[in-house]
Formats: sequence, structure tokens, C-alpha cells
Amino acid sequence: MSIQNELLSTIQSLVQPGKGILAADESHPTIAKRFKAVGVESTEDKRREYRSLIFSTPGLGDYVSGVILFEETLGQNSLDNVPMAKLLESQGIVPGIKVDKGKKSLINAPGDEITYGLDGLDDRLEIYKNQGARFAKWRAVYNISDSLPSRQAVTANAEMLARYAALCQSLGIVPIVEPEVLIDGDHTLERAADVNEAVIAEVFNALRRHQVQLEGIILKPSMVTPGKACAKASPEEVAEATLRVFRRVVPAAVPGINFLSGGQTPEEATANLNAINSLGRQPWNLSFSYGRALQEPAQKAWAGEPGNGHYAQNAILKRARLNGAATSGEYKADMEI
Ligand code: 5MM
Repeated sequence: MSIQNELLSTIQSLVQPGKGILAADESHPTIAKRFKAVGVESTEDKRREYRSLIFSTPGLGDYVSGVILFEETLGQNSLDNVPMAKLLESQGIVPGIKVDKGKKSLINAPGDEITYGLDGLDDRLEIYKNQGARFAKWRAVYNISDSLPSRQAVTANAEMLARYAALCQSLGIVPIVEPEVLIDGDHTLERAADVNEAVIAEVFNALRRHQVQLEGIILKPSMVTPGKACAKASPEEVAEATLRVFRRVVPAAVPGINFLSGGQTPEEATANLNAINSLGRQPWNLSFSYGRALQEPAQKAWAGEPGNGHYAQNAILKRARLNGAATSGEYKADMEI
């Protein structure tokens, strides 16, 4: 298959009505934090047990089109001794891989961060592709304050995202482009809208500069919400602010926008996605690529006990199903019961 056809066929598999992406790509420190919250020590065996359990949930493929994996997981076998990528494929789910190497302070820009991982990425992508990954993910992180993010952080992170995306596409791997504007802080909805607009506009400038084919990417942004320490906005306010920003800066050629949940509760993330999809037809498919908002209830139900596997699978299937309904504005709060 040509590289071009490979990209389009992966996009077709990922961007499907009623389905979204599960972000199960937590790095070691992050999964350790999630496990600690439910009283589980993060060991290689426990991570394998948990992820194997989640990926083998019967019916998960009805609502989840792709799963983003961490490098360790892509190299692991399930509890039934099947490579994790094969397990996902058997569920009709496309395996993907987080390829960035995390963030560090941006030099000469106090408070800003920059994502690492371009060195040697071409070689790593070849290996991941041989292990079954058909798409990748790179996350840039932007802190908000009155003065952050700086212009330097906005342009530097956009350049990294674009170079990563161009490299992925040259190898037939669909890049998920993730500019996360953090929810931390006391900023208003209006300030979040301004920052998201500036950040995403610069990402598309850089993608254009690097000749990234927009039909062959998925955008994974934050929703536009006020900061965690500010009064909450209603789902309708979030939806209106989010779509106003996206209509201004995201070209219609982009096939899918899959939001991150970024610290919203599972119910908030579903209600906000539902409100976004209740505002009529948009140029892009609007769906989810949630980590915490899909997995938190499952992790609580599991709590590290193999005997709780069934409860954990029910919990993740419920969130996947409700978010699936939210992709067409058909979610209602009474479906939570
Ligand atoms: C923002 O985080 C991404 C989406 O997850 P949420 O829906 O929970 O916000 C997620 O894919 C994230 O990039 C991975 O979990 C990796 O994070 P770390 O911090 O471990 O690199």
C-alpha cells in the first residue's frame, strides 16, 4: 500500500461516527500516580495486568476506534499471551503509540515548557510500526497565567509538533497532534479562549510550513474551559467558546478533533462533549481521546484485585458508551444511573 493510502486508511479506521480514542499511554510516573490513588503499586506486571484487562473488555471496539499505548505496553503480551497490539486489533481497535519523551522547562522562558523526543524518532517509529502501531501521539503542554505562555513557547512547541507530524506521515503513521492548554490556574473562560486560539493558530502555521497533509492528522486539543480555580462554566458555555475558537483556527481539511479530558471529571468530560456535538454539524468529526475521564472509574473498580476485573471492564465500557453517545449529542445525565 502506498504511504498516502496507508494514512487515509488509518484515518478512516480512527475517525468513525460514535467512536473515540482511549489514551492509555501514561508514562511510568503518571501511571504510578494513578495506581497510587487506588492503592496499587506500579510494577511492570501490574501495569500489564491492568492494561490487558482493559483492552480485552468485551464490546470496547463498539465505542473505541484506537488506543494510544506507552512504549512498554506495545512490547508486552496480554495475560493470554497475545501481543497487546494484536489483542486490540482482534477488538477492531487500531493500536497507536505515544512517541514524545515528556516535557522540561523551556530555557530562557520561566514557567514555560517544551516537549522532547525528536532525536532518533525516525528509528523509533520504524520499530513501533513493526510492532503494530499505525498512529502516534506527541503532546505539547502550555501553562496559562497573565503572561504565559510566552510567544517563544507557542512557536517552539508548534515547531516540534509539526516536525514530529511530518516525520510520522513520511513513514505512513498518522500523527495525533496534541497541544494541551492546561486547566490549572484561576484564568477565565475568555483567557482560555485567547490562549487556545493563539496556540492552535501557531500549530497550523507550523504544520503548513512543514507541508504536513492536514487530511492525514488528528488534532487532540483541550476544550476551552475556565481554570480549575475559577468558577465552572456550563457545558453550553464550554461548547460555544470551544467551537468559536476552533472555527477560527482549525482548517476544514482536518478530519477529526478528539479532545483530551485534562482533569475534568468523567461526567463533565462527557457532558461537555455532548454539548459541543449538540450545536449542529461542524466541518470535523468531534470526539474524545480521553485518559482519566475513561479510566478513572475502572481503576477504582479494579483496585489491583484480579477478582474485580469484571467490574473494571463494566466501568470502562460504560464511560466509552456514554462518550460514544456524546459524539452525536445523544447523551443525557440520566444515562449515568
Ligand atoms: C493530557 O493527557 C492526555 C489525555 O489524557 P487526559 O484525558 O487524562 O487528559 C494523555 O494522553 C497523556 O498525554 C498521557 O497520559 C501521557 O501523559 P504523561 O504525563 O505520562 O506523559
